[in-house]
Amino acid sequence: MKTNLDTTSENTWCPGCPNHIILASVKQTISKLIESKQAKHTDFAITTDIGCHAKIFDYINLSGIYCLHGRALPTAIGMKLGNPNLKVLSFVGDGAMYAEGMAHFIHAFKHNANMTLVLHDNQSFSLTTGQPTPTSQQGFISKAAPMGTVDRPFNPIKLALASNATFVARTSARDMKHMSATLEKAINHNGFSFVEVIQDCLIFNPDANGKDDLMYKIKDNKNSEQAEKLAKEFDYNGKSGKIPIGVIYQSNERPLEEKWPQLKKQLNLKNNASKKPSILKRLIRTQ
Ligand SMILES: Cc1ncc(C[n+]2csc(CCOP(=O)(O)OP(=O)(O)O)c2C)c(N)n1
Ligand code: SF4
Repeated sequence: MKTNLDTTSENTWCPGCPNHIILASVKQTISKLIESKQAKHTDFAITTDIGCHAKIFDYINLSGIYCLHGRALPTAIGMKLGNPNLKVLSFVGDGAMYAEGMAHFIHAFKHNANMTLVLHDNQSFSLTTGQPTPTSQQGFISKAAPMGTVDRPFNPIKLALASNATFVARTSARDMKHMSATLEKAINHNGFSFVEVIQDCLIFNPDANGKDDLMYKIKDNKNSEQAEKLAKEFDYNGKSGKIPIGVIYQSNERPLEEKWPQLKKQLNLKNNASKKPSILKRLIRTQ
């Protein structure tokens, strides 16, 4: 039977926004996992932040929580604590995660809960009409910084590696095939997987767009020194150099669920995720 992840909500993303492709890619990946019987529809749960990216909550038929700005990631980790058998995905923006929610980002790597963070990076706070975020390029002119942003962007891939990440990947919202393959690897990783999606905003930071020619595909990498080299290749500041896309680093570490006996006990139960005792039973979607 075909999986139906569609909803009836009106889609209000701008025509041509790469978020449409992210949505299609997430649906494709989850449908594949369900149809190949690797998971059930009810095994999946999502959290979203607040922002253009977060509207994905209304456009995909999965249980979850539409969170406060900056808090989608800790809420997702809470879901895993409530029911470690769930396949949890958290959708966040660069503004949400690296500004308001920054502390959660660093600690999530330490916890290493078995879940996936999908970060839509458009180098702009777009829903609120284009203020600079921590990954905006220097010189980005906006109503919040009419003379241009003077701060240098920071590099979240470097930060993830320095925080002992066990899975770090980058993909492009314009390359659905690559994104779906990357998401599948991330969901199947036994630990915390971080996927940065380069997602142009067509309206509020056009100068940061169109980096496709700089992107090149890498082979899945498990070498930490190589990962650091790859992380340095793109500094979020300009349109020179190279932008590696693919699995930048993956390692094997026990996930959070296997470290706590209470959670491990639940993992060992034979039932599927949706039959486990879960706070999520109380979360009901309207669609
Ligand atoms: C606590 C809090 N602070 C600020 C806001 C205002 N706010 C809502 S969406 C948003 C921008 C989101 O930007 P980003 O996370 O980059 O997502 P995008 O819209 O670019 O997808 C901001 C600042 C809020 N809703 N709550
Ligand atoms: S404002 Fe930018 S990020 Fe938001 S929907 Fe439009 S193109 Fe997409």
